Amino acid sequence: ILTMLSSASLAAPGTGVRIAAADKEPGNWLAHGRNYGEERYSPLDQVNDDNVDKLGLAWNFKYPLDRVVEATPIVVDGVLYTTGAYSMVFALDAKTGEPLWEYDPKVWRGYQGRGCCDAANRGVAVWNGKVYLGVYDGRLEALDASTGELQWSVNTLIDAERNYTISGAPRVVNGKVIIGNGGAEFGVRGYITAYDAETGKQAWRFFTVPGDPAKGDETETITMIRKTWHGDQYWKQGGGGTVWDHMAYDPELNLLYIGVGNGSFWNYGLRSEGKGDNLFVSSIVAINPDTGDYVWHYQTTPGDAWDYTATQHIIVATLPIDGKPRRVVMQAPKNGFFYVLDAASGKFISAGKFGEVTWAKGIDPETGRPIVDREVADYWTNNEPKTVFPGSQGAHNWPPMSFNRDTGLVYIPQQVTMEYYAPLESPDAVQTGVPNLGLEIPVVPETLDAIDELAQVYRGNLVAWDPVRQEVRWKQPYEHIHNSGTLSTAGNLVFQGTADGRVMAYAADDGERLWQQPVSSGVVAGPITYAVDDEQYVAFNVGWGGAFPITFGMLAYRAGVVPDSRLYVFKLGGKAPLPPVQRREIQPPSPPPVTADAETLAEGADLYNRHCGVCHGLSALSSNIIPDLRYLAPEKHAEFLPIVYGIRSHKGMPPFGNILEQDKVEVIHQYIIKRSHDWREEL
Ligand code: PQQ
Repeated sequence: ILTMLSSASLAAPGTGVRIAAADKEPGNWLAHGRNYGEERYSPLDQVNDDNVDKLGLAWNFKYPLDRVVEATPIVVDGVLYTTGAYSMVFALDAKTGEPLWEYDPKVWRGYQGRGCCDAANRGVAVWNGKVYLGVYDGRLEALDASTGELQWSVNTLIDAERNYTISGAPRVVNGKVIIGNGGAEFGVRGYITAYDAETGKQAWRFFTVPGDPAKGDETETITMIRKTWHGDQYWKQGGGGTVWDHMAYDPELNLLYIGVGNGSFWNYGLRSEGKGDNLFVSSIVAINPDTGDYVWHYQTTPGDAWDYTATQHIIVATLPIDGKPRRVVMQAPKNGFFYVLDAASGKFISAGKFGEVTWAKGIDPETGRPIVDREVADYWTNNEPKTVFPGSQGAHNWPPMSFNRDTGLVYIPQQVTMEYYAPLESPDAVQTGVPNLGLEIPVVPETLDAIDELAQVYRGNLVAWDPVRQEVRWKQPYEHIHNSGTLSTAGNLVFQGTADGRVMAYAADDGERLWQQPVSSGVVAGPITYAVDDEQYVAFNVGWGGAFPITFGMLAYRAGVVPDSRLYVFKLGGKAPLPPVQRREIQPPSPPPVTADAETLAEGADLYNRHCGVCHGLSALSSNIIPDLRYLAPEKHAEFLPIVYGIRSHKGMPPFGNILEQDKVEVIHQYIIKRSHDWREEL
């Protein structure tokens, strides 16, 4: 590949030849995972285990919205590109933080009602003088990297009626920009599309699950995978299999690896009559990036019934396997097993449990298939609810891991989660703005004592995993789950941020904690490091939010911080003043009186959890990133119906006029008032 491109293209920012040779310019962070294999390992070592405690703030950038920040920044030749909520892009001077330009794709804020997991964006790609952005409402856009001016914009969605969103970062391979989407909680058909990076013209599209059989199979691959599905609900519901987050690329093998998500419905009984593997749900699929042709797949959770997405971070690297260097693909998907596969063939090499797992007893080393514990995990055959570890938040979610070439370890933001899977007996129709899992909406207990008890289970760890021996080398415990992605460096360091608002550094080899600094919000994004004028910087995007933080508000991190989203950039001896950290002071609310009876309130709980809980917090236990409805002001109570019907949709409150009749809105309102009283009494 190096010889194919002229030296002139080396001068252009972010071209493929530069990404493929990323180690030649360690000062830059050219692609999402730094290099195409997405190792998130930096060869920079000016900051190291001897001096990391001298890190101080170099500069910080305040985002205009104090909302979720999941972006991994890209740094090309002294310019840093990052994104905030609703897919807004910011170009900053990487040395000083001075804003160079910003771009707002002007997503209609009410579109948030069509997303499962907050208005998050995981960052841009940069290639040949352009910045590429996946927009929350389904657009893919190219901007001029030096001015932020829009170059082209395409609609990537196949069906505007279905709830597709984009949260993931595009990848650019061999002159094509590749993007997937999310929506499998609402009933969509997953796919990725490749566009010409210069013109935006569509090059190919790869569907991950079969569609309506009456329309014919698009490819032989679709005919092959259709044999693994049963009944007719799957294609009516879309089937799922969204590629909402990670992809990786191997320039030597010229293979693109995509991580495929859960099925629609989650309920395997309703989705596929409880039969078949349901390809390519919960799989890693290798694709030829030039043609979009299928090459191989490995399914981590055949017939997934628990939302065990395999969209998690994919790393392509070389490991010593049986004493010989071998090109491998590694992943720690939601299901709790760490996988090592052959990168060329997809052949299963090994797996090990990196988290709390009850759904499977292990992985059969011959077949590479899980040994499912039906007693524990099968809720669909007899329609019996089951409590299973991990739950739908996974033993690892999207925050990226990192692979340190020196220690040979992978640093995983691991977590303990569980879920009570209570099946519905018949499918509801897909309805815009309503999650459609084929299961009851997960229940979060309403009392603080019960929440505290549950919070004892939901713990996180930074796990240093030996991928060759498939075992833990060391771990560092956290009191909360949903901690940030990790970065590993040649300075024998691992960096990670935490749910409770700290950024930390550990020794990569033995896990000793070497540095910590409180910051102004919870941290979820993957940190990066880069250098300008021979000085090394470490950058953390800070901004609490995402699926778990908003939906499981108080379980997530009860004390919370006053939301304050910023990019923090540190360097040795940095002296910039730290932004103040404001902890949230919990005050009793002053709600109006409850007028409904107990039966109405019970109906209100169900309606609230189904329609409002995803954003405002299940059981009205909010983490206050999206308004905490227990604290509604009197004028908001007075306008409750118009607000639910859309007068604040420009602020992000989706209109529910087509979904909820007036009397149902009143029932929900009563439930919120009741929860406000409950809370007042508990404080
Ligand atoms: N997004 C987050 C987040 O940003 O915190 C967490 C999750 C998503 C999940 O746990 C998901 O299962 C999930 N699923 C889909 C999907 O099935 O299409 C999409 C997304 C998303 O786009 O962010 C998430």
